[in-house]
Amino acid sequence: MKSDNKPDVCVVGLGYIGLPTAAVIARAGCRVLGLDVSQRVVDTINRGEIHIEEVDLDGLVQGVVARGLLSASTEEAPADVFVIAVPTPFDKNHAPDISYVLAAGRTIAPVLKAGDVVILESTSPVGTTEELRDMIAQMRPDLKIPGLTRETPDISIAYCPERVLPGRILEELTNNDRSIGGVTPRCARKALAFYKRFVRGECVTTDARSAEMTKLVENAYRDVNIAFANELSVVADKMGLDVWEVIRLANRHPRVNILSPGPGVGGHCIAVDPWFIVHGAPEHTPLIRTARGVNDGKMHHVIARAEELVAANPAAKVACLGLAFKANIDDFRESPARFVASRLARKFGSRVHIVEPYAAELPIEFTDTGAVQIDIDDALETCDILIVLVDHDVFRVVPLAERADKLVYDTRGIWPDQPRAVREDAPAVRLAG
Ligand code: SAJ
Repeated sequence: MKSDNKPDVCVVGLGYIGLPTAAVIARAGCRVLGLDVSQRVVDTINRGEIHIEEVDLDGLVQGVVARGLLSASTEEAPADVFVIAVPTPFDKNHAPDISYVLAAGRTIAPVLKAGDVVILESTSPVGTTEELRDMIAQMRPDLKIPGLTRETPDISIAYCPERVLPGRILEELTNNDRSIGGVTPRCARKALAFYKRFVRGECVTTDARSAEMTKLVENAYRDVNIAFANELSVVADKMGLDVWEVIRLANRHPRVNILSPGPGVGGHCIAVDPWFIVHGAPEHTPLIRTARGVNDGKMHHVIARAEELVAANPAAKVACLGLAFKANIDDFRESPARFVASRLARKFGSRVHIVEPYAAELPIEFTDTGAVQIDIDDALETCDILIVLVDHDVFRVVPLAERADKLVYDTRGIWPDQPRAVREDAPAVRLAG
């Protein structure tokens, strides 16, 4: 540690979580080395630029790189605190893949020294932090490892999940409460001291396994609740009811807070993490598994309804509004909107137009479909059918006068005043003429 008592930090993985985390730690005055396997990412950051979109991140990274507090490299180096923020995807059977976490552990193990703190932030199945610990123990028999020695351990290992919302990452990184789970209580205390340097929210210590489960539970909770809203959307339509009106009224009850239906659940967290719980206890997770099925099923329901609508109006030009996985961000990973739009593009070719203000160009799967990208003004002028897939503000503010004569399938409920809205469960509507 340097004389100013601020630890040198190494953040492994400079993605949506790693880069903002590295920048916020650097802003707190620590010298941060960001490690990434991509030379392109490393070069971008070392120029003071960023490779992802996130509110205010560009200015922050530019500032901390210019002040010499943040630099990036593909080569590991000694540090006092190591923060691992790499992806934990699942395989085709929904089994969690922690190989990137273990690879990160293998990378840093050779440079660990007595006094270091290793923190895993990646969403991980219960037991991963201990697996990481065991791997480090194997690679570094010279170090006394927490939980495996009766003496004072040389290093500390903890799990501290991120819980930031894309689009509000910098604010939430600083202000959200954090659960900090140590492999031992001493590890938790050491990790806590580190987070206190840049987190204003409350930091609560626990054991590593509880902290791992807490992260999974948070996202499964949201998935189950979105599934409830999505199921209601189909049921309400079957009964000839406006689901948005029903939810608005129900939410006036002081203990009811129903979430919003949509075209399914996207992103890399909520649609993934519940499977880590299911995989850990397959016999005991019918609710969580069913919620996943309901949310995925909603996307297929939307595809079927949209295809029916477009097929029933062969002369109509169609605009799909939005590709992002949620409102006002440029993240298209695991996006139901993108999936729905690309299915329509493949089926109906040049009749389909895509409006996505957050995309410079259409994703690869639209190549050769004939579908083209247009802006919202063109869509309102030239398209007859509007399929709302994302609730971007730029769509929400379109006044009724500009869309009153359109046939609208609004999967996000952004235009409650729309006179010719397609119902989820009604037969396909045909445009007049
Ligand atoms: N969605 C709905 N209806 C809703 C809310 C969301 O259909 O009422 C959809 C969104 O459109 C999107 C998906 O769900 O497709 C997920 O969006 P989100 O805003 O719920 O969550 P994420 O994936 O952006 O971030 C979540 C957050 N977790 C929780 O709110 C419990 C965030 O705090 C986590 O840090 C993040 O996952 C993560 O990294 O795990």
